Amino acid sequence: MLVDKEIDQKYLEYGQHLTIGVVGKVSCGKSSLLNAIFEKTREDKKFEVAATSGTTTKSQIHEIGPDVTILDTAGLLDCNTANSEKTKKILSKLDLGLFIISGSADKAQVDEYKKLKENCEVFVVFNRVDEYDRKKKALDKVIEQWASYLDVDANTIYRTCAAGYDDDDEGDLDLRVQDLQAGIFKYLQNKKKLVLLAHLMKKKLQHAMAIIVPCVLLCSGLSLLPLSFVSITAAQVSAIAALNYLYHGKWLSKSELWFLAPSIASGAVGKFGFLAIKSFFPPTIYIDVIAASVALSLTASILVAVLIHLHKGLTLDNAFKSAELQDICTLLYKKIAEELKNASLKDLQSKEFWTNMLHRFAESLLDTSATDEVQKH
Ligand SMILES: Nc1nc2c(ncn2[C@@H]2O[C@H](COP(=O)(O)OP(=O)(O)OP(=O)(O)O)[C@@H](O)[C@H]2O)c(=O)[nH]1
Ligand SMILES: [Mg+2]
Repeated sequence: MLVDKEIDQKYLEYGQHLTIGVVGKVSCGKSSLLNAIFEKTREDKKFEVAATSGTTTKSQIHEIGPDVTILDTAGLLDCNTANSEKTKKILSKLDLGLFIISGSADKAQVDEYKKLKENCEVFVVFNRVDEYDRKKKALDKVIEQWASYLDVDANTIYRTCAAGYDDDDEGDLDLRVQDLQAGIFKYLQNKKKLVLLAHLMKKKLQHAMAIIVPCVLLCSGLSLLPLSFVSITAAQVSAIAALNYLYHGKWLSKSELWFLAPSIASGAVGKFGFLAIKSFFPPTIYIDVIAASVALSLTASILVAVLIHLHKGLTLDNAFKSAELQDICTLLYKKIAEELKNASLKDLQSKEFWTNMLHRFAESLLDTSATDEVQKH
């Protein structure tokens, strides 16, 4: 079946496994940074942090989610390192490398950096910037020296701080990792592997929007093609699969999801008549902006309804029978239609416009308890 093939292709677009290599001298802060990237507190940290050096001399391989592996090592060049066979194998599979440096530039690190770079895209991360809080100019100079040793542009070096994860630390955490985190998210989004990592993050709404909005925009374009039904369904099914992975860490089969989008939408389709139905059929006779905006709104309502369902901790088992999901979808469809009355064509195609609107709707429905809102309307 044509749709089957399309969905298979879409599924394949999402990576199956993610491997990140973190390389840097002993005590430069690799474990602390990993905790910070994964939004951990001191109490629930995932990676052991120690002030005394030499605690982690071997390469460590952390399997930290259903599909994420992290190689954490003080050096790649030392062949006597325990786990070296395993390390070599993982090296060849790396999706991304984080090369962590700190303190004054050190030529001895250059070969380590080159070795990592042979295997994958590498972000250079200068950690412990707090040590330079009272000497900002010195920080720029040190980073420039590192940049020239490693032969990279100084502006591409991330500046981070991940202080305070030691068990006996009494102060607050000092975390400055937003830029690095955003860089990692963006890179993995392009590789279609972000959801594997995002599943392990606490803040899910932002990542859900990164799944929903591209699908919504894709559908607006697709509704102008003759095969819109097939392509819209394939895009919706794979977005629902990705949302489910984000919350539950597993991929559902196509057959489990196949009827979900149309059944969730059926309420809205019934209520809003032919305009809504039109988006489910190829607009072979005439094509207009209304058809595109209906496809957009309907797709957005279905996906945000699924997001709200998952965010409340529910699964998608038997979700196609859920009247509440349908009601939320219908309500969202109405809210979106109202908002679109004042939107321009440019808005309809804008990622920011959809992200802001859908994020707002999702948050308000989650706050006020979706069922209450549904009953009001
Ligand atoms: N001031 C400051 N200290 C940091 C920072 N990052 C980590 N540390 C401290 O540095 C020490 C070592 O941190 P770890 O995260 O264990 O470093 P590591 O690179 O994983 O060390 P090994 O696994 O032993 O190689 C700990 O006392 C951390 O609290 C930082 O950004 N600033
Ligand atoms: Mg460590």
